[in-house]
Amino acid sequence: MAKNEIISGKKELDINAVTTCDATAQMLRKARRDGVETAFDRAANMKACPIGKDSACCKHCFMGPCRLNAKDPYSKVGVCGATIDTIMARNFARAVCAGSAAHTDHGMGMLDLFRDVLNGKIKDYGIKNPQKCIEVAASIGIETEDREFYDVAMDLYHELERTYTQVDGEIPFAKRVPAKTLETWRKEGIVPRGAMREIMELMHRSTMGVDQHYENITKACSRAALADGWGGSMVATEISDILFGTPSPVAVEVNMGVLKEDQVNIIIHGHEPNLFESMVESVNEPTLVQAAKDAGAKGINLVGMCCSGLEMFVRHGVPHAGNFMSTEAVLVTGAVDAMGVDVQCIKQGLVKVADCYKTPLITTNPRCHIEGATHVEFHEHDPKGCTDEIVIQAIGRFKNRSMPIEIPQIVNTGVHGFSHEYINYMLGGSFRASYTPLNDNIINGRIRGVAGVVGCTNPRMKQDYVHVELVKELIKNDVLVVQTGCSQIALAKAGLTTPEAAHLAGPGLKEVCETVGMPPVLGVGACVDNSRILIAVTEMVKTGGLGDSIADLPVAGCAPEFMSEKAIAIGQYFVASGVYTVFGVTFPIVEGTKFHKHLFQELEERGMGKWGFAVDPHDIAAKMIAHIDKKRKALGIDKARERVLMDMADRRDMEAA
Ligand code: BF8
Ligand code: SF4
Repeated sequence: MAKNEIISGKKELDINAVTTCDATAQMLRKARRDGVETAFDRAANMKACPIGKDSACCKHCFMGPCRLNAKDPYSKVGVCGATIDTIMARNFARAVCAGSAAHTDHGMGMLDLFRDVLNGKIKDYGIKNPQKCIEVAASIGIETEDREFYDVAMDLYHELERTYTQVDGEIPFAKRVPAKTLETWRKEGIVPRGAMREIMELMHRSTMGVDQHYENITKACSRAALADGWGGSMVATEISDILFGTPSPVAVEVNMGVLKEDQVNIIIHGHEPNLFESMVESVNEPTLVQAAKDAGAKGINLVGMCCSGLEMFVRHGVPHAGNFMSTEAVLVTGAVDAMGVDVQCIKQGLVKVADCYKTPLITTNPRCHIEGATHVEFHEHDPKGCTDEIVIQAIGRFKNRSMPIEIPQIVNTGVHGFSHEYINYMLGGSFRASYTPLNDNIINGRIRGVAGVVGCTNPRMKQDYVHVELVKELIKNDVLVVQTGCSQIALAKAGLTTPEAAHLAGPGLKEVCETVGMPPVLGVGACVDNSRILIAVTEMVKTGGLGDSIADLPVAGCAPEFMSEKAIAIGQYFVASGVYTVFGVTFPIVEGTKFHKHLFQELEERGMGKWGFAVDPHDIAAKMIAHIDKKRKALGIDKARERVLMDMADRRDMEAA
């Protein structure tokens, strides 16, 4: 085995301290025996830079880089005179830009695909959900009655293109925003024009010598982030549903035990569903299935990881091997015959681990080449050219497997795929699909509120621990949890995404879950599908009884183990939309500064949400529940009370009175 340059002379990893995922721990022990290094080892041996951690440094020009003192933040300024607030706000802005760019570029790719499917240039994909196409078009004011499908769909394409290219005005999905929330945005000047404009302008503003007022920078951050949440991410979700189908709940298998020793195992890891959709075709291609059998395999086993996996398991029942901090560990099984990746959250460290186990690591997207990986470019007009090649390479590796295989025998089954449409149907039934039962149960106190628990895993935290402890505490307190991203996989591995997990919930939530037959923890999709949460909270406002804006709702959000700039963009669009959003791990802003006060307090005073920060799961839960209770109190529903339904006799009595 080719060993990578590891561990000698370095701090040894305390495996039990870095993960609660048993499969990952087992693989980290094997990695140690095999002399293989992972991000866990590197994190243990690389202290986070103490100045960068607090965002107290600036390298936006070459008079610097300038370092300020986080312990005494107003004692110094940069060479240009920039204050700590300017420096932190600009750094924050760059993270929002990068995160928003990632989601909006993904969404734009989906929109390009939609256009080329419609105009016939791409023939390997089709429109799986034309009904949703009509509904999305109608939701933004496109005429749909008595028109040809193609005409409506093309109008939708052109309208949604404005999400990116529009230079003035409001992005199309601003039409979906609750009226009072939109009014706040207009008053604050934060309605996004177009994503390209907002991201470009924010890059400009945050360069040396431009925007040097943290409040003004924050406004531009909100516009760029909202162009992600209500723009790029929402386009990605809606168009993916139109092209590939809207998810509905399905039982899926999660964890490394989904790998099969006697099959050709292929993992797809990344974010864009088009690659994975084509993989599903390739692994079912009779000639390739036969080739796998000729190589001695019982079949081809396609498995997802990270957000790609989340897009796919609810649409095709494809099993899922794990979240972000398990992507190197899964290769250590020796059972992965190929790993295909596209964009985002692909650690460069995968190259060496894959090399150690002779697993082909195949990059497929022109945006993401990795030195040492094989690049097989994916083209939407010939998707199988790429995905068939991944299968062929995997079969080749299977045939020549030369090292022992160890697959952790752990499989968890969960129910996932709670799209906004399905939540509507599930609660209201097919004849009266609506959010009224959810709102009623919040008003009567059976459900205390709703929490979004989302985001990454991060080797600076014990993997999955904060996600799981936090969610357990929330549901025990009757808070319904909705989830996206790697967090959802943490909870699936902990067994909380099953209807049976209702017994862990408080009495009110338990009763609702048992009546409806739903888990207390609802997986709604990948990170771009946080837009489904925006739609869900919008429906809660529009259904009535819980205030006039998203900021009035008894809801809160959290990314307790975040690591990505994308999470910062998501956090900012939730905050700007009106949601109290708590982050864990670390927060790149010095406490006690004006910028900190602005994000953690003043935005709420202006009718938006606000940021929060805590590391311990119980502290996070306490903050979120306190916020939910504060909103309940403001709505006058702080005392749990049954909603009394009036019958006809009551009405007559009232009218007579
Ligand atoms: O978009 S939760 S580690 S995989 S950034 Fe990445 Fe974080 Fe996972 Fe998906 Ni989201
Ligand atoms: Fe230093 Fe100002 Fe240049 Fe930043 S922009 S590196 S604070 S001189």
